[in-house]
Amino acid sequence: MSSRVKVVVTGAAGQIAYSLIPRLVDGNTFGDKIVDLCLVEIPQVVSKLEGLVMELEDSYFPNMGEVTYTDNFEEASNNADWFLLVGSIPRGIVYEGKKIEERSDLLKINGGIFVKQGEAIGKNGKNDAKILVVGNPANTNALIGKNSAGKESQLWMAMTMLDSSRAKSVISKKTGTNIKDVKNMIIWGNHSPTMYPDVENVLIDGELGKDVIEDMKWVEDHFLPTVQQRGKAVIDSRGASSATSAAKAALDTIIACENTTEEGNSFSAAVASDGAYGVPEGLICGYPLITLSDGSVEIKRDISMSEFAKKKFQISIDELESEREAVKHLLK
Ligand code: NAX
Repeated sequence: MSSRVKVVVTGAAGQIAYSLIPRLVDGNTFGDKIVDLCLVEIPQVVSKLEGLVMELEDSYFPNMGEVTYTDNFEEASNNADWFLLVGSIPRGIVYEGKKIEERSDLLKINGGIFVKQGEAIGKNGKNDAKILVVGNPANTNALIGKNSAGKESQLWMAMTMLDSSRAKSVISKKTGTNIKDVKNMIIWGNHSPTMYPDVENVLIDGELGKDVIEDMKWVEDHFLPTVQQRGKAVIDSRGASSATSAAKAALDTIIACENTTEEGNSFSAAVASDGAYGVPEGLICGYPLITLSDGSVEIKRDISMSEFAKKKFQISIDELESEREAVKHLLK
């Protein structure tokens, strides 16, 4: 295995990136590997990255390799191992004279960005590159990017780890279990309020959630809405979207991919469906994943779902299908 890793981060001047980037080179995420960073921003703000690079240089990170920044994604993508696609146009901003409120508008604007980035990754990224899309709408951005890249050996993921961590936290509080003993927290479907956090298959101190949590009223009235609406609750309070927790979730996704998954556990991310669990092929859907000892990442296929779970999951699959329909002109 290479002792160096090249990581490209888009949206590098944004709030998630400010929390994320230093932790890529602190020795915890990639272990002993030397991490070369290539930071990407849009032309209007790319000069701000000079200050971030100064801070990184001033922070004494023994594992930090070469750090560069650019507004040219194509150039940045050359020979990269990891792509953290954080940059996207957020909801609420005025873009070309129009306030972007609707998910459909977001899909259109960001879709175009992900066509270009996908093409560059397919052409220039390593054959076994891993791509984590954080920028929303993450699943459909990843669908567009993967489709444009056209390289099956590269692994495209959309981030649902934050949803999984949020769900673990709620369960840990409800059951009085240390959060490290809450495992196998699966997020099925879309990274959106339709996601289904699987309360039945989660392991709580080694026991299945369905055997520990019998109060389905609590699940319906508290657990699901709390997890599904957590992003909004953070925005309402902070006046800004989740940043430090989103950064931690991105790091946790990398760590989960770089290390073999322990028996019985899984981690959450959305990947392309091959028909697993009845999801239409190609949709980028939240699944339980495992990393094998050879470094490959696979969908865990032995999870049983109740009728209740299947019904909830279907709502999210339907949403993913309608998003795919909305961007079909961007798909080859
Ligand atoms: P910020 O607005 O602070 O930063 C985004 C940055 O991306 C900006 O600096 C912008 O200039 C840059 N950017 C836009 N288009 C770009 C492009 N084509 N190439 C490179 N850079 C580009 O947002 P932040 O709070 O950092 O959030 C980033 C994204 O993460 C948003 O789309 C947000 O919705 C999404 N989130 C996703 C989460 C998930 O779990 N998947 C959770 C957190 C967050 O809400």
